[in-house]
Amino acid sequence: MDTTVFKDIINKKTEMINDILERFLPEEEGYFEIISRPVNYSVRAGGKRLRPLLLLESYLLCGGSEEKTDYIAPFLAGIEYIHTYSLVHDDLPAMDNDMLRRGKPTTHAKFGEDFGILAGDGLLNLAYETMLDAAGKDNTGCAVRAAAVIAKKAGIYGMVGGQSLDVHLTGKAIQPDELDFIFKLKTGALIEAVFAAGAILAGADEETVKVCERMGSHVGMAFQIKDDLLDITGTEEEIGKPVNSDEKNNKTTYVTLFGQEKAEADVYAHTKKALELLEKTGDNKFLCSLIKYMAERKS
Ligand code: GRG
Repeated sequence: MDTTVFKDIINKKTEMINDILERFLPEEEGYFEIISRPVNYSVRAGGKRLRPLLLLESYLLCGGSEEKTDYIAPFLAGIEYIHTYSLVHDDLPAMDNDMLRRGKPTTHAKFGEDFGILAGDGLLNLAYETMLDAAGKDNTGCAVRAAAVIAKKAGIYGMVGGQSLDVHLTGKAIQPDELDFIFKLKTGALIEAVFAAGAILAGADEETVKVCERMGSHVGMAFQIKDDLLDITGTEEEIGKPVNSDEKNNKTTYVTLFGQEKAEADVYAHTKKALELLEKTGDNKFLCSLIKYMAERKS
């Protein structure tokens, strides 16, 4: 797909997702304002909105209707709320103690550690309130299944499990199999979830759901390896946070374990595998360009 056309489409889709995110955010009214402000700040701080974009495109790839965006809107919002909560908690003093994200003060830097914790808790619950409300209105069973997949991949057997090993090994040398576990779960699980959930919501058969999940797994690996590369090749302006933070924090990364050359080659290899699976599943030229863009991104 031509770069100008791609940029135009991604901007429009991101704008649509930002509108959807607003739809389910809490009102800043009365005493609720105390929690709604840090919650809304965290979501409105920006971000690429990749997970809702990927969920939407997986849904369209598997035959979901472009007209039924209202049907998947609660899932597009839910997945971004979960992602946002994970970043807010990851930035806390007890974890990475980061003061800057997306070029702005992190939630705890602006509202205090207590409200960093509470905003994350609020966002995680808001995600399930939003998705389960939609599931209650859907009699196909697809929405409940999609929410269940997201719940599992965001939890102990997914993102939380990966983050736990990462935290446990902080300051220690990490072995390749441990790094693989961390990547697959901390970053990969949520991306697998969006590919699988998109397919489920489109009513795809079991085999297609599995292929989409595998596609997500390759996209997730490429994405995380690229994230490690950006920490050494990007600028603070581009990535919206300090560079070389992994080295400063003595963190083992894909680059420190395997070198820059292999890291770059593996981003390419995982992206290629994802694109092969995409081609087998159906026709979605925008998703194809989005996966390539994620591998070549500068932020
Ligand atoms: C606290 C349970 C818990 C989990 C935290 C996601 C995560 C797990 C930690 C964030 C740290 C990190 C570098 C994770 C790798 C995944 C990643 C690159 C996240 C950033 O995602 P982007 O680039 O962020 O999509 P934006 O800002 O664009 O939304």
